[in-house]
Amino acid sequence: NGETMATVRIIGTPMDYGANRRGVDMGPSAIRYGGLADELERAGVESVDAGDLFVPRAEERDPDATPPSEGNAKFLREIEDVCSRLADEVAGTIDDGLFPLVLGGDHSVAIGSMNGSARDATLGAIWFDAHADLNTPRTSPSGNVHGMALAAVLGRGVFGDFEWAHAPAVRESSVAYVGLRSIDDRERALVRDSEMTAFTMSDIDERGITAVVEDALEVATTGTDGIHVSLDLDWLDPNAAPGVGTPVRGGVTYREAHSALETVSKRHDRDNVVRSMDVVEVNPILDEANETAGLAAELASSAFGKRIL
Ligand code: 6HN
Ligand code: MN
Ligand code: MN
Ligand code: MN
Repeated sequence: NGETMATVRIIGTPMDYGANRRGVDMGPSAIRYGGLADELERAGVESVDAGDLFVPRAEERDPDATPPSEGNAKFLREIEDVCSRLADEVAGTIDDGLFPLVLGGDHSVAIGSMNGSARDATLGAIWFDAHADLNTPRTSPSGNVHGMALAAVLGRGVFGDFEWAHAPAVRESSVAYVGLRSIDDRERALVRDSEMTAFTMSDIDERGITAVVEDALEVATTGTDGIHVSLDLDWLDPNAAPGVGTPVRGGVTYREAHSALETVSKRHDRDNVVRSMDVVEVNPILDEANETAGLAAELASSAFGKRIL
């Protein structure tokens, strides 16, 4: 295992502009401290750490300095700045023949990861999340861009000069959600009317995690050059991952989460399909003994080929 896996380049993105709770900016340190390098080594995967992107502190910024032309979306200019640099970093990493593993940060970092990964390739995606992150500034109940990250990538909604966020090489029909269970009222119709494939927790209950992830892989790999794996830790049940900004009961278990990423990894071993990954929304402030960040490190390792035997 791990033989087809390129060397992983870890890119920390300590950004919390897109979240309502302060603390996810400590995610990259917490995940490193939680044993990421050792976990990857145990998976037989080489890694290099590129350190953290520079993210100015939110206290020094005005969330409404660049409002969208309609609705509400906070810290747009700051998120554009960080995500544009992240996209360059991710694209450069792939150019170097390495595999970008982005440590968030709130989920709006996925705007940067996916734009970088989709720069020279048609990109599918699997979005492991309790939430759909498909709000637009008009429908968002919070104004927090992490709840709009996927919409932004897909070029949905009017974000003012937010066109930078749109990655045209990501087609909606190549995106699959896994584990949805918390969708806002106005967001529900957006998900239903989209061309994305949405596997909810009910689908996992009925069919089991492996069958669902295999289907999601089929959606994301069909007609694409590769896939992005976006792992929001609130995808897991708060029993397993309490250190997240927006916990929702009824998520996947510790074991289901590992199983899902092992399924991704096995597929990658066969077809070399995964181009990029981000691990987001870890908030160590809300955690006990850095449990959630440690789990994030373990799950990355499962995705990169760690096996029990
Ligand atoms: N996340 N749907 C809520 C909102 O504010 O738009 C919550 C979003 C959570 C986003 O966890 O990445
Ligand atoms: Mn999310
Ligand atoms: Mn979420
Ligand atoms: Mn599009």
